[in-house]
Amino acid sequence: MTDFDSITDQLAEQAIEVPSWAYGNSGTRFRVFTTPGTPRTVFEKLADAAQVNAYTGLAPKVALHYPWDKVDDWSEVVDFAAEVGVGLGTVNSNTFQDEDYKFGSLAHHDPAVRQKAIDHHLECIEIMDKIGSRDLKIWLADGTNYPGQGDIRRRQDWLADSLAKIYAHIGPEQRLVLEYKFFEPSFYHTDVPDWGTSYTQVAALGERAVVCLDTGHHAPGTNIEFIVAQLLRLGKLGSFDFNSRFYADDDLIVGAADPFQLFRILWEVRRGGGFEKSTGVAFMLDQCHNIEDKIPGQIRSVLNVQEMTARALMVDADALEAAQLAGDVLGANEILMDAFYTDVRPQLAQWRASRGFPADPMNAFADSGYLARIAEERVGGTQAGWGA
Ligand code: AOS
Ligand code: ZN
Ligand code: ZN
Repeated sequence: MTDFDSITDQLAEQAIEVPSWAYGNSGTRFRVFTTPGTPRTVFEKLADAAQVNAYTGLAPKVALHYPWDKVDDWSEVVDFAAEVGVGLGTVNSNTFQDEDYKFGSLAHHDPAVRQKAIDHHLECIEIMDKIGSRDLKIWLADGTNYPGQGDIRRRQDWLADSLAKIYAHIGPEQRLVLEYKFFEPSFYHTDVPDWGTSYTQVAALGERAVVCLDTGHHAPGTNIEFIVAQLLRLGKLGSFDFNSRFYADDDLIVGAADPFQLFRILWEVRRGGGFEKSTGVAFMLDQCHNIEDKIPGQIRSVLNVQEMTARALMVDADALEAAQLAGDVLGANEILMDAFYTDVRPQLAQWRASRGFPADPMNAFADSGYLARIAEERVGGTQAGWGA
């Protein structure tokens, strides 16, 4: 197995994007539990996100959601982010909370509604230009609930047309990232249900259109690492929305439900060159912390990604390839499992301390008193969204 010391340069490069909405209150459709100190503004969300980076060095960027994150003057957001030591990442559009989008947005049968949704995305691109953001991430709630309700074939054409109109405004250094999800909120058909549909749509647009893989957006039992391998092979894996799930789109802490799956995914990321900066894969979290404290929830998440990345980097790739080519089924499996079963936590703690970060970021943050401070200072924080 590869030695821990020889992977630290790669580990030092790791950059995870945290979602602004993870810091707001969220819940299920049954109840939103509030947390004292919940951010009331985008500035307070950035301040909280900056804590995650300060204690781990792993989360230098924050993904925004528009219009959940709305301000009059975006330059103030840019300045504030720099002040607290984070950058601004992906801008997520929102076409799922407006009455007009009851039957869809970019794939709606009514050209006027499609135009409204296109205009919303053009507004997002304007914001991206102002804040220096590279990625516009589109997740659509579009779909139908009953067979016959909509023309599922024509809706693909309408979607393609809407996306092309948005893509025409994507700058030379920017990307359009299309996320897929197999169901919810539509229950019969979803207009971008799977990686194949997302790939088909973005491939028709051009080079700067790529796919977002949300780990919670697959049917149980789906081999997600295969999709990762395929999209990397095709040069179309734009980003991850990391989270974990037991049942549906649970948006739980990444690596909490199935650490082995996270390891397998990250091994395929390594195998496909996805950790190289040149492939441009954005490693984002898309999580909601319904009952746990949000900032520690995010710290736990980025640490889980780091831990499984370390294990994936420690796989002896040469030995694995030799075993595979020799048809050594059990030997090859053992090589992969050796890395998975390696507890890298003590080495990571030591390495963190050697770089000036706390060896135990969870405890260090808990001891900092930050949560008590914001609970006192902030009153009346709001819900992030509808808790997707
Ligand atoms: C929804 O299920 C998706 O995961 C999207 O990424 C969504 O925009 C995000 O979860 C924020 O609600
Ligand atoms: Zn997502
Ligand atoms: Zn989701």
